[in-house]
Parts: sequence; C-alpha cells; structure tokens
Amino acid sequence: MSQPVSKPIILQVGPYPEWDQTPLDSAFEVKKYFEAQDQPGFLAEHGPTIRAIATRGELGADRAMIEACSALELISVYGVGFDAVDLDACRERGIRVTNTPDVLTQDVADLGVAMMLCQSRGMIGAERWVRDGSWASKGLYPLKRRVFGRKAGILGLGRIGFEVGKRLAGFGMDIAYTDIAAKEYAPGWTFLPDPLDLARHADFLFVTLAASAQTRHVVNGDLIACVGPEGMIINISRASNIDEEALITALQNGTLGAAALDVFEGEPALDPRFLDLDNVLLQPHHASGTIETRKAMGKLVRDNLSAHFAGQDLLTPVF
Ligand code: 8YV
Repeated sequence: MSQPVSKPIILQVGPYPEWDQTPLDSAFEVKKYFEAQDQPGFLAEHGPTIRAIATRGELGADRAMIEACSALELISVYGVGFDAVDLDACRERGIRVTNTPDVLTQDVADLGVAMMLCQSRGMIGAERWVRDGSWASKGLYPLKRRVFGRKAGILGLGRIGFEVGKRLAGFGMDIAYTDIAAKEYAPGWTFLPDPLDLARHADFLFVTLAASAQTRHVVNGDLIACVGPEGMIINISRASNIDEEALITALQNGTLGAAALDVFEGEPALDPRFLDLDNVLLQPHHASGTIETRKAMGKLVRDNLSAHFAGQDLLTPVF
C-alpha cells in the first residue's frame, strides 16, 4: 500500500478570498495564523513545522514570526510591497521572498488617477449634494479645480509610477518625476532629481515609491509645504513614505490644499483626525482590489509556493 504524500506545511498570515483559499488548502497543509486565539502559542506550537509563509503586502512577517519558524524556506507575499517582511531576518537564514509585481500595476495606477479626479472635482461632495437635496434647494454645486492641462509630479517612476504617468499624459498634463536616475522610457517627461523641486512643480504629487527604511518620511513637512495650498498629494504606495503628522497638520491649516490617500499608518485604525477633514479623500487600501487583479495575485502566490516545493525557479523572487 502506498503512503499518502504529505503536503508541505505553510503558515497563512491573513485571509484570502475563497477562490484562493480552496486551492491553497488542497495543495498545502495550511496553518491559519489569523484564526488563532492565542497567536504566540500558535506560533510556538506550529512554527517548527512551517516551511513557507503566505502573507499579504500590508501584513508581512516580522522577525518574531520568522524566528518562530525554524524550518522556514520561503515567504510568498500577496502584494508588490514587501516592506512589512523583515528582510534582514530572511537574509540571515537564506529564506527566499517572493511578491506579486506587474499583475497589479494597471489597477493601482487606475485608482491613483481616479482618486486625483474624484478629489479635484469634488465628486464625493457632489454625490452628497444630489442625495441630500442640496441641488434642488441650494442650486449649483460649488466650482472645483480642473485636472486637464495642469502639472503632475510622480515621486518614484517604477512600474506603477510609469503607468500613472501614461494615464496623466492623456489629460494633457505637464509631467515631471523624481527617481534615482532619469528613465529612458520616459523621454517626454521632466526629470527632477530633487523631490523638493518636484513638489514645487506639482499641482498633483503622486507618491509611487516602493517603501523601505530609506524612503521613510521622504514626503516630510518641507516637501508638503512645497506642494502648497493649491496642491494635492495622492498616496497609493505606503503610509510610511509620508510624515503623517506633518500631513495632517498641513491639511488642517491649509498649507497643503488636499490629499487623496489609500494607505495609512496603523491601518485600518487610521488617525481619527483624518475623519474631520474635508480636504482629504480616504480610501481603504484597495488600489489592487479588483477581482481580476486579486485572482492573478493569489495565483502568483501559489505558483511561487508550488515552484519552490517542486525545486523549480521562483517566478517573481525578491531574492
Ligand atoms: C494589497 C499591496 O492591498 O501590493 C501591495 O503591496 O499593499 C496590495 O496590493 C495587499 O497586499 C492585499 O492584502
């Protein structure tokens, strides 16, 4: 009689949609960290058996989790951002890391541009104006600022920043960007090496940088002041790229005109001061949140896990 083949044991940090959960459960023995009442106890019990971690971009895997998994070989991230994974802890032990680049780029760029349009044209307030009867009782909705033909700045011209720029070109915008070096694939756009110059240029400043310890608070109080009272900051990257305290202060006192944010420090428990501000559009970290993209992300997470356990090359390694 043949022995049943044992499946690799993996730790799942957060929930996935059912269309990912079912194939994950059939390919692996899945230990669901997010369902555990006593998470440290759960890690102490199962950690030594875990060969891979499946996590999400914003959840990552911290050093304590990685150290509890003494037989860990791979961390597969559902998301392009891997800043929440303790990369040093991985490198020390030769643990591989994968993410889900490319498959989400277009949707993230779409949402960033939609946020700019929505906020600049006051669409949330306009919807309220119709629903609460203001249109009938008060008349015309207050005029808002145009997007077409104005100046855009893109802080970080990687995959997502580039797609944002392509969309903005369709709005006839004057596009500049900051990155480590000028990009040959963006010939018609102005390269400004200093982020402060970019902020001075931009009516709309898009933050599309991959987050790391080096980029923490790159958007600081000085930079926010350069975007100015007529300007808007749109963040579809990570909250840590912006000094949130300085951002809130600038939004409160009007030294920054507006913001449109998909990411927050401590999300989903965002700073309650945001809720009192009219000049900020708040989105629940869903830039990659379409059915099409999330299905592709889930498949890539599983394909990386499967490739690893089959001894094949990883599809999208970080390292
Ligand atoms: C996801 C993300 O929202 O790609 C990233 O880095 O943050 C997102 O796509 C997240 O990982 C889904 O849980």
